[in-house]
Amino acid sequence: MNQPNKKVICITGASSGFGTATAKKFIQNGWNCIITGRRQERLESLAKELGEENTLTLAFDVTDNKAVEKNLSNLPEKFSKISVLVNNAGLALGLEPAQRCDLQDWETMIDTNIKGLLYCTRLLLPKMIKQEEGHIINLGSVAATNPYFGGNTYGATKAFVRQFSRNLRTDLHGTGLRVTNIEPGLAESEFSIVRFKGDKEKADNLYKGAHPITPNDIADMIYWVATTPKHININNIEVMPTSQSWSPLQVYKS
Ligand code: NDP
Ligand code: 8X3
Repeated sequence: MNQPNKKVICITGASSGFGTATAKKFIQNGWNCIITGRRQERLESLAKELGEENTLTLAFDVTDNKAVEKNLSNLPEKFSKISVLVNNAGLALGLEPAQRCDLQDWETMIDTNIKGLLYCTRLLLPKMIKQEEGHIINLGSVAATNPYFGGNTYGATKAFVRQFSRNLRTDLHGTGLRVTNIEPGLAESEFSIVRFKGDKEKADNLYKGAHPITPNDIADMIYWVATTPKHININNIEVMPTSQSWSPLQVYKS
C-alpha cells in the first residue's frame, strides 16, 4: 500500500559518495528511497543499513536505456509516486590533455553523465507531470564553467547538465515541477579513485590537507533544495570548499 505521508526519492548512483549520503539523509527524515547503481551488493548492504521496508534496490547501468526503462517502469506501488529524482550517477575518467585521452573514456563519460541522466529524466517526467509533483535534481560540477587542465570532456558533460537543467525548467513552465542543478567543487568520495583508475594514493593526495566538501555536505544541500516550499525553485548551487578558488588565466610566451 502507498503510505500517503511517505514521499519517495529516486537516487541514481546511490552505491557510493553523494548518493549513499543522500539516501541516508532522506531515510532519516522519513522518506522512502529507491537506490540505484551497478554494484548490487553495495546497494543491498545499504538497504539493510537503511531498513529494507523503506528502500527499493534497483541494480542497473544508466547508460543502458532498456535497463533504465525495465527498472524504473512499473515500480511497486509503495515506490511508484516519485517526488524527487536525483540524477547523481556520474564519473570522470582521466586527467590527461585532450590529445592524449582515451576515446573510450570520453564515450563512457558522455554515455553516463549525459545520456544516462537523459534516459532517467525522460522516463520519469510524464508521470511527474501527471501527478502534478516532481523535482529533478541534477549533479553538475564547477567543471561546467571553470576550465582546468585535463577537464576537457568531463567539464563539457557537466556544461551539458547545466544548460539542460535550465532548458528543462523552461519546458516545464507552468507544470509546477522543479529543476535544480547542484555544482560542487572538490569533494571527497570514490570520484578521484575512479578518475585515477584505482590509484587510491593519488586520490588521497588530492584531498590531503584540502578540507574538501564531504558527501554529507552535499546530502544536506539536496535535502534543503528538495524541502524548500513548493513556490521556490533553487535553479543552481555552485559550491566549493573554502580552500578552493580560481587560478589566474595563463599566458604562454615563446
Ligand atoms: P562516486 O564515485 O563516489 O559515486 C558515483 C556513483 O555513480 C556510484 O554510486 C556509481 O555506482 C554510480 N555510477 C557510475 N557510473 C554508473 C553507471 N553507468 N550506471 C549506474 N550508476 C553509475 O562519486 P561522487 O559521489 O563524488 O559523484 C556523484 C556525482 O557528483 C557525479 O555525477 C560526479 O560527477 C558529481 N560530482 C562529484 C564531485 C566530486 O568532487 N566528488 C564534484 C562535482 C560533481 P556503481 O559504480 O555501483 O554503478
Ligand atoms: C568534480 C570536481 O573540480 O574535479 O566535478 O572537476 S572537479
